[in-house]
Amino acid sequence: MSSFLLAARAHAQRGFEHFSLAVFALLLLLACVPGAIAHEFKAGDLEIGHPWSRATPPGAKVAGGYFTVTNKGSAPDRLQSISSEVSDKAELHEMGVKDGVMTMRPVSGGLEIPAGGKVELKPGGYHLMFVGLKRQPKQGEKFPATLTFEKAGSVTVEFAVEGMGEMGGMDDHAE
Ligand SMILES: [Cu+2]
Repeated sequence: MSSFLLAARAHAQRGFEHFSLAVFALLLLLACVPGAIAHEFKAGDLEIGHPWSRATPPGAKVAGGYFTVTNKGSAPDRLQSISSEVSDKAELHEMGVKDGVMTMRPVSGGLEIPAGGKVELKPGGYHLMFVGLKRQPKQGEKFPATLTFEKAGSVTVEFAVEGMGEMGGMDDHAE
C-alpha cells in the first residue's frame, strides 16, 4: 500500500514538472511573438523604429508597411523612395476620410520628417504599400526593404510580418 502511495506521489510530482515545463514553453513562445520585440535601424540622424507588415491572404497583390521615423537632427529630411524584393514597387500612401468614405492616395514629393520630430506610418494614416507582390509575406518572417531619404541616404531595414488581423484591418486594399 505504501509503495502504491509513493508511486502516486512520484507520479504527481512528474505531472507538476510537466506542467511547469509547459508554462515555461508558453512564456518562451510569447517572448518570440514578432512585434513583441522592438527592432530599430539608424540612418544618419534618423531612427527607424519597428518596421512591420501584415501577412496577406493567397492571391493578394499588395501589402502594407508601417514604422516610425524619428529625426534627431536639426534639419528636416524627406523619405523619397522605397524598394523591396517582395514586390515590383513600393509606394508611399496616405489614408484619409473624404465625404465619409475612407480613401487612399499616393503621396507625391515624399514624406517630410521634421527636425526633432517623429512621423508614424500606421494603419489608417501614412503607410507604405508594397505593390505587385511576388510572394505572400508570412506571419513570423522578416523581409528586407530599402528606404531612401533625401539627406540621410539609403538604409535597409527588416519588416517583421505580423498576423493578418493586426491593428483592426483599417488598411484593406481590395485591388
Ligand atoms: Cu495603401
